[in-house]
Amino acid sequence: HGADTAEDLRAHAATALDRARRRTAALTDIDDEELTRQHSKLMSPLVWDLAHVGSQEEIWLVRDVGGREPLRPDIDDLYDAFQHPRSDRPALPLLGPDEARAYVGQVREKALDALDRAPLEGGGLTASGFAFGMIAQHEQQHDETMLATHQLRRGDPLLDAPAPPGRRAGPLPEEVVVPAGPFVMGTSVEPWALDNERPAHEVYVDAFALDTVPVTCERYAAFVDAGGYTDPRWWNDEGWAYVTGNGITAPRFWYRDGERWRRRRFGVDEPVPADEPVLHVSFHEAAAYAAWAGKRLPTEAEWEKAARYEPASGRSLRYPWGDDEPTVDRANLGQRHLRPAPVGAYPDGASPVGAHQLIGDVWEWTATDFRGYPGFAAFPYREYSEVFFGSDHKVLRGGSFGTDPVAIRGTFRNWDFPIRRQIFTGFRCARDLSRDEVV
Ligand code: AVJ
Ligand code: FE
Repeated sequence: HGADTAEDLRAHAATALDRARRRTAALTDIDDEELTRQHSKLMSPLVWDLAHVGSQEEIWLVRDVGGREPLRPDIDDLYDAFQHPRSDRPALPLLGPDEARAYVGQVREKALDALDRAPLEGGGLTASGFAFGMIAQHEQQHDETMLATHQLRRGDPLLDAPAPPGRRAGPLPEEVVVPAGPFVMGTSVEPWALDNERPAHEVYVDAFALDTVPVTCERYAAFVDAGGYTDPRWWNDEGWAYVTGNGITAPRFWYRDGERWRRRRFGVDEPVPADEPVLHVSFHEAAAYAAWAGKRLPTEAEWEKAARYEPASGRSLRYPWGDDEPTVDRANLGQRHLRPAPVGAYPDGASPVGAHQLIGDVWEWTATDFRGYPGFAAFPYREYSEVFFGSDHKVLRGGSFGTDPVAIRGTFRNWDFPIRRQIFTGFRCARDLSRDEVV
């Protein structure tokens, strides 16, 4: 963005906002009953997400950046995620579907007017249109959350999309080796990077091996079928209490059909696909599989080094494939497909050390607690990420098929509780190198 004019930045922000709104419209173009019902205690009614997206846009773009009069100050509290847990939201006096659609439309008109007049220079919220990028990312994050709500919903399919590409890579090694040494983690220059991705800082990482691709359903099923969920050796105390206490015996949405596994995916029942990354597993399940496989989960720094570090230049790239934006040949993103692609489907997206599908397909659990980087400064508000720092949340990396390109990059950090699995999560394993393997 360094050489971009204010007009380029404006067009870029307007395009990102528009793409988010089309996605939101597609996810909410359903019956009023489906929109207002709570499909799972874990999720808001979709109509809450819809108006919440508008409410945040009103607060940051219309009032803060735009300096305009509030449209609906009376509903700030209803759509403040910190005031009402998801399970309580259906009981609130929410805007109805038509009111919510009208509201987000009115907010968008004023936000675009604010964008037309924004200087897009100087510091703070107007630099590079950061506030506009933040709000486009926010809407896309809720679009992924709404997609997870669709996945939890019972009944006939409402969404449809073409199948992802098949395998395009030749035979791949089981693991890639990442050499020991420092690399630059995080960013101080990515214009729309959120506060928790900042600042760039050097981290020393020991040599390690990382799975070339995410763990597949076939491999995961071997762990399940080997009695992995009934053997306490593979679980830590918290994970063991979680699976035994909740009767968890397989990934969410899987069920047994005789000798085979099937799954429910956006209202379709289908055989579990052998060569797709496993989806809908918690951190505890990922960690247990890794222990069973004689491996471990990567740390967040290991994941980012495998994704961004270019040994030839010593530089950290924006994405595994380089500094250019994602394309359909590089990553499965943006809800173009409603499932992960098989492993080996994106050779053009491989990182310099040779790891595939780090961006897109499935979010990947890391072993690391969500905390601020050295020099972290909350921006623009503590509730965006700082209030979640600590040992309650694990970091997830890489984005899923449900994540829009604007809301993912090599530095992007997601987080969730280690028990969560309604999100589009998988994982890959890492391991320390033995003495004779160290490079
Ligand atoms: C970054 C996905 C954990 O959904 O809680 C949405 C994003 N923050 N609204 C979440 C977010 C405020 C956040 N995650
Ligand atoms: Fe939100």
